[in-house]
Amino acid sequence: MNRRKTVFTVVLIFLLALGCAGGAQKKIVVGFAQVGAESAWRTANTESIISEAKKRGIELKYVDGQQQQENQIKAIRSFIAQKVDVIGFSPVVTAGWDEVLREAKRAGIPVILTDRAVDCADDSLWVTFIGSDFVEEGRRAARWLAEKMDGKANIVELQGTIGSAPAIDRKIGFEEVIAGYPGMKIKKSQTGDFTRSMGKEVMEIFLKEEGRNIDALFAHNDDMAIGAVQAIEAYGLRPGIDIIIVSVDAIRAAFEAMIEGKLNCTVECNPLLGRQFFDAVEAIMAGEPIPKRIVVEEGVFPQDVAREVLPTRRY
Ligand code: GZL
Repeated sequence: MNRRKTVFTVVLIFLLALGCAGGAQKKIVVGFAQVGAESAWRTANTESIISEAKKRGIELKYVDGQQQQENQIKAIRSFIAQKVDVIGFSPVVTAGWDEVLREAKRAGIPVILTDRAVDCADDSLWVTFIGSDFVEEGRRAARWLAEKMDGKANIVELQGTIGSAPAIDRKIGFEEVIAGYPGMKIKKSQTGDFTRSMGKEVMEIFLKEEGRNIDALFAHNDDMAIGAVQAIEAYGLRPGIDIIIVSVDAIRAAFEAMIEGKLNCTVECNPLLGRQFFDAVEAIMAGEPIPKRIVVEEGVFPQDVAREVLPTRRY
């Protein structure tokens, strides 16, 4: 009897070992629908997502939405059809996502929002939102400018993509703070769609209409600010001196412009979300709870720290 039991035990252990080896951990598959490739910030954000997936051995199905909501919706539907484990995306605009997010929920596929938020009544449609506090970024830009201009400035504003969370919220935060300074007025405000080329084009229009009446520029991102610098110089004024410029993102090119004295301050908006995004993916796959909102910590960089900080910048 003992002999038979021993043989049975050995066979059982062998089969279990075989089963474990054979049943290697299934590879996680993630679908990610990116906004586009409109700015240096976006390039760094995309690189952070792709490199982190590679580092963790996670299969990433990546789609560039080319700043069109219908492309992102199409990509999300294809991820659902391919039965990915998790869907991540940065919504180009806040509205119009309810239907496709309900389709993902019906398919039992969890969704993670990164970078930008959606305007959906039903917040069960996504697991978590990982991104910056854009309202606070707008407040920080305004607080810095109010101090720099001693509470008095005719301001022109280059807004980000119309309908996007960063453009909506940065404007809210900026206006909330300057409301406390009667001498600070936004004279002109128009979208530059977060791109350098449109930032330059719109600044040319502002200069034609307001010219030397402009004391300061608030740009919702560094790329538009850098485009505006070119327009200001072509107009015959000195960016950073005749027109004080504050923008958002804190990309390397902004530090370089500050070192040249052509930009005065950049408010950080951290694009390096890859680690936090895939931490959330792995937590979901392990059935662990995650917070509904994960805020990214950020700083403010005025011109006088640019030279010492530039070497430390990772994007
Ligand atoms: C902000 C991000 C914005 C950046 C821009 O989180 O969505 O989009 O500020 C980018 O540079 O285009």
